Amino acid sequence: MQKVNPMIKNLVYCLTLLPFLSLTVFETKAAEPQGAPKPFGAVPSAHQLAWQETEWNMFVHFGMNTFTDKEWGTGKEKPEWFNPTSVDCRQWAKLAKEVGMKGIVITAKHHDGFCLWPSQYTEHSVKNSPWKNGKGDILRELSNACKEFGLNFGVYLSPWDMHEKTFGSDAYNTFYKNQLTEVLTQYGKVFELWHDGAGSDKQNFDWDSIYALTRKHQPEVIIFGHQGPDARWGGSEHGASTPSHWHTLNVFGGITKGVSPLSPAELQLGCKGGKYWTPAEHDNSIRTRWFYHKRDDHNSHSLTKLTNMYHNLIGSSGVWLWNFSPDKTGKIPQEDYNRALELGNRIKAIYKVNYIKESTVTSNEIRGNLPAFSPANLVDGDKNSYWTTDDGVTKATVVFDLGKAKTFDRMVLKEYIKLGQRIEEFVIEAMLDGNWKQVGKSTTIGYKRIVVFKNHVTTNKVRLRILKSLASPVLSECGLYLNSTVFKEPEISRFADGSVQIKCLPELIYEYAVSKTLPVKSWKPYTKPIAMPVGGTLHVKVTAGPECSYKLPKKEVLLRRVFGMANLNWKILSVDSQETLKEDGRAINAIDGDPKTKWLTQWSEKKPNHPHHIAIDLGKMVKVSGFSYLPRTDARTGHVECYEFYVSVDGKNWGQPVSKGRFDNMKNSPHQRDIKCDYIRKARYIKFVSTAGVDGKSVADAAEIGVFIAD
Ligand code: FUL
Repeated sequence: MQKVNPMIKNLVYCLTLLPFLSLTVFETKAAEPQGAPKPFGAVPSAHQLAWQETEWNMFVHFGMNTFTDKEWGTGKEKPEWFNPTSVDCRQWAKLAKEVGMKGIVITAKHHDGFCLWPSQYTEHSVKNSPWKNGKGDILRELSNACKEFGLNFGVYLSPWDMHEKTFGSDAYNTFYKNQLTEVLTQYGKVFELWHDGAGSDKQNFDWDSIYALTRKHQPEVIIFGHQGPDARWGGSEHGASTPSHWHTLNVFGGITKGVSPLSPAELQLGCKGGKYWTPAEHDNSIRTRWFYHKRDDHNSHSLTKLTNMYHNLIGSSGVWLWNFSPDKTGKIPQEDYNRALELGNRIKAIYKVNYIKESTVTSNEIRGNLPAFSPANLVDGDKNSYWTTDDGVTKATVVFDLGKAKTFDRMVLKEYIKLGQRIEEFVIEAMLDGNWKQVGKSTTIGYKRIVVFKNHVTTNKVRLRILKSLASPVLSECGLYLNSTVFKEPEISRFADGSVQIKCLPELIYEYAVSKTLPVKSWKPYTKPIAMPVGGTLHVKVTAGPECSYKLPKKEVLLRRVFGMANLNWKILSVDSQETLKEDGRAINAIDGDPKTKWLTQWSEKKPNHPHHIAIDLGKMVKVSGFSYLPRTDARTGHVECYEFYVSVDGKNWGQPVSKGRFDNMKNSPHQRDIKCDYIRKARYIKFVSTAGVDGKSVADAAEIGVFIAD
């Protein structure tokens, strides 16, 4: 395929958008009061704005991987393996609705190419599975459930297809568009179309015609891609966000062969004053992985962690696509269902009362002194009214007089983004003991910024000072809220000798049990660090004491942590290559218990290629049942994609690997992998071998290598 000049590409794309762009401009103009500021830079289209306002949607990963216990398949799976016993899309939709999410995006086709609808363009689909005798259609069931519960319906269609023979050739563009037409025309309105970035660099994608076809069938759909066009990847699959976030980018469109995509960091931050409105969507899972795996049961993220994710992601202007993993029955596991409801209830409780509502608002800057731009608009609950200043005024102060003292711990601010994103820096102050004291600060605002203060603040006056803005600030809403839940899941940490400490809050009772499964025979009261030299599974139960003034999310809070063997007497037996110019890079760092340091194969002088190995002496004979690999945490180059794992009694004879495979999705999701070996073996020595690196890189890294011992 010939290379297209990016200017022409963008022009073609804009032409496909023309009907919507003109609609947006018309709407914006018609809605603004006289004397309103001109839009600054890129602005959202009407459908981008509507999508942004959904804030929170459900992602569902369900497919062949659910049945093969994989995160990435190979394309060689058999349709017969897909056989859920009681798929219940209504259960998914009911949960999304109850939690407060607005839509569901389903993996209609993941990288293995297996289709959840009976596509006529491939045999690799539900039509050749035993499920409903090949007459089933997950997209039909889910789109119906979404209609019933008043939710939007969205589709993830992996561009990468490991099964399809034409993948990698131009013919695949036609195949992909045919499948696209099926999913976009047979199930009613599609609010979001997800083009996963993974694997897209293996094919010359004809994105222009893919987008044009999409617009033809679904004019209002949000097209998600690594860097747009309508929404971009937020740069992390783990709920991380950067302090500043710009809705705009200077490039857009899907990844294709030979084009170097924006890095995760660039995507997280966005581009200040960028040319294209390409807001971030953050995808992550309630579990650590996307698809259902039995061994992830009882290990979903804690309520505290999820509450933080909500605030990090939605509170920095992102849209959160929160993933759930139906199991082999086709239902979302009950524990995840309950956890999601807990989060939904917590969020509703926090944002129930807005303490700013009744306040009198004044400002030293009001555009043309016109009532249409009064600061009172900031508390009127109307997203279409706003306060703004004269052109050229980029610093201003707004004072909220709450009437009487109120207690709160966070402020929510919203820019009127129909006129572009502008604000770059601001501080929030409270009148305390007769003086203004800073209680919060941040950089960008965009659609929505939630600033959570360190402590509860009680005051009758709050001041917002805009310090920097790309043009006159245009703010539409402000709010003050309180999270009155004091309870936080306890921090659980481990000392070098393997003992585990639970950080306890007063008024609560902490009990524990070391056991592979629940329920346990008896819980022991926690009084001092628990000795766990060979690791194991720790369960912690937290309940309210008799005098407890905290509100617990439920009667008993249960936590589970799995630990490997303590690496106290471990030694490096051998390594094929290590960076020696700096301390950080030596093999010893992979067994020092510090995730910030790393083993890195030679980098500065020459870069020998895989295989690389690191062999470790565990100091004594143990029954090795698995191992863990944590990739370096300071950068991404060097992550291992394919591995072999060996054990030995003498450190000389290694035999066949006891585990061998690929760390699926390591590029986008560089988190710790816990691997169960195919065989349990008595051994004193282990050897981790990297056989291929992510993106074909020749170096290998490891922040930590761990070992699991059989019970
Ligand atoms: C990634 C994929 O490779 C994962 O498997 C998952 O689907 C995630 C949402 O996107 O790029």
